[in-house]
Amino acid sequence: MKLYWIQAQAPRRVLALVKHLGLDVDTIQADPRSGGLRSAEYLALNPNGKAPTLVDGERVLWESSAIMAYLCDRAGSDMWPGRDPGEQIEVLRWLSWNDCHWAPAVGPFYFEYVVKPTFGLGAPEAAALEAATPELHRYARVLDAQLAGRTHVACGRLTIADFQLASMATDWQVAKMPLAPYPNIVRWLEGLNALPAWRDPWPVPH
Ligand SMILES: N[C@@H](CCC(=O)N[C@@H](CS)C(=O)NCC(=O)O)C(=O)O
Repeated sequence: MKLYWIQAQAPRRVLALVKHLGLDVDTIQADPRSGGLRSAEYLALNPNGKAPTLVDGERVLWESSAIMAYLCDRAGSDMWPGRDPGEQIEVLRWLSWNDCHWAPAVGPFYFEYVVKPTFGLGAPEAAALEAATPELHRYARVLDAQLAGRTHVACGRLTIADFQLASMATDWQVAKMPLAPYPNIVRWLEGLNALPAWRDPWPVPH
């Protein structure tokens, strides 16, 4: 299997899963600055021109949640509860919530303070974040309530929903996300950081 990645949050969660499950995956780093995601070759695999993309023989997959579910299925890991419809629906709910609500709420902070410096896109514009702040609080309240008395987002154990929701928020301090008033979110993120694969998901360059 081959996994195309860049140093950004969506590939990060798949790379963390690969490392956490000890999967044998050939990781290929693309460079978005030199058009690595816009080449005809890459667009034939992923017409969105985004990372990650997984290639497993004839199968080509994009969208990190689908890739993570596929890898768990291949590895027989219940981080995607493929054999339990009730749990599957629970995980699916949080994957959808992330993509529709949580990621757009935390994304502007992540973009200004993590993406811009990583890819040399100029100085962060703190003022751009004022308008984004109420939405962050709106959804942080939902997540904090879900995590009250829980160690993980769904199913009472680590699932791909945790990786999906945490991939931008894990940088909350660097990204100046106002998450300090949400103790359950902070505790959950600290718990994930205790996982070596989550803390350092990036492949060693070769
Ligand atoms: N929903 C997609 C998001 C993919 C995505 O937006 N990837 C970003 C990095 S986080 C990317 O490749 N950006 C480069 C670009 O748009 O040129 C997933 O979860 O895989």
